[in-house]
Amino acid sequence: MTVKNAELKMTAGLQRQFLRDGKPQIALSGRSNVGKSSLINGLCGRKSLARVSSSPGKTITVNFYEINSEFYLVDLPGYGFAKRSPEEKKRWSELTDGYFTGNGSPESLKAVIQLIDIRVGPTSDDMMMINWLENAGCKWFVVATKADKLSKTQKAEAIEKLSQSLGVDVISWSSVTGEGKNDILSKISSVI
Ligand SMILES: Nc1nc2c(ncn2[C@@H]2O[C@H](COP(=O)(O)OP(=O)(O)OP(=O)(O)O)[C@@H](O)[C@H]2O)c(=O)[nH]1
Ligand SMILES: [Mg+2]
Repeated sequence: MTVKNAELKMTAGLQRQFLRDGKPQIALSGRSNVGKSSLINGLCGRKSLARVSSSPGKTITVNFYEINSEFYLVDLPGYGFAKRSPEEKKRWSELTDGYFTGNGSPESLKAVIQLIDIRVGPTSDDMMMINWLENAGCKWFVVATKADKLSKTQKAEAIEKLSQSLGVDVISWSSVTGEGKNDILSKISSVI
């Protein structure tokens, strides 16, 4: 697949703003700062379609990017951001739960890309998310981000360890070098 066209269609801060127009959706999940927005930019070949920030967890919205007028990449708000107030945490869970379950629960959700920082490995929050996705019967696959931060050997070891511990294939990705882009796009093609 090539991305010819990408457009931010909705920034939803409320459940009723979620797009449910029957087009397939691929959601991106991961802790704050793991690189979800950077992955969207990388896949779309755009520098600042999705807002990238070095200070995590500023905005809590679900962002719908329409790709090739065909499907949506859905940027979910990041979790695991310690400095969040209880109020913000509550908003996070309401929005995220709402995305997965509420409002005519999306039959259109074809898969969740679970992002994990290659240097950090799965955190307890990541494991909670993965268990939740398993139980909900959601298809998911793992993209290990920031692969450019490790040497070739370290990277191979980290990927092996990650895929062993999760029992799934792991695609390594870097928004700096673009490595992994074709693999991720093929994976998306195969599920939508
Ligand atoms: N070196 C390197 N830096 C990356 C990579 N991906 C993201 N970053 C950096 O990590 C920081 C966070 O990236 P974002 O894409 O904003 O992360 P996010 O998951 O969208 O974060 P939230 O929106 O807060 O949930 C930014 O400073 C990015 O430039 C990568 O593959 N390699
Ligand atoms: Mg983001």
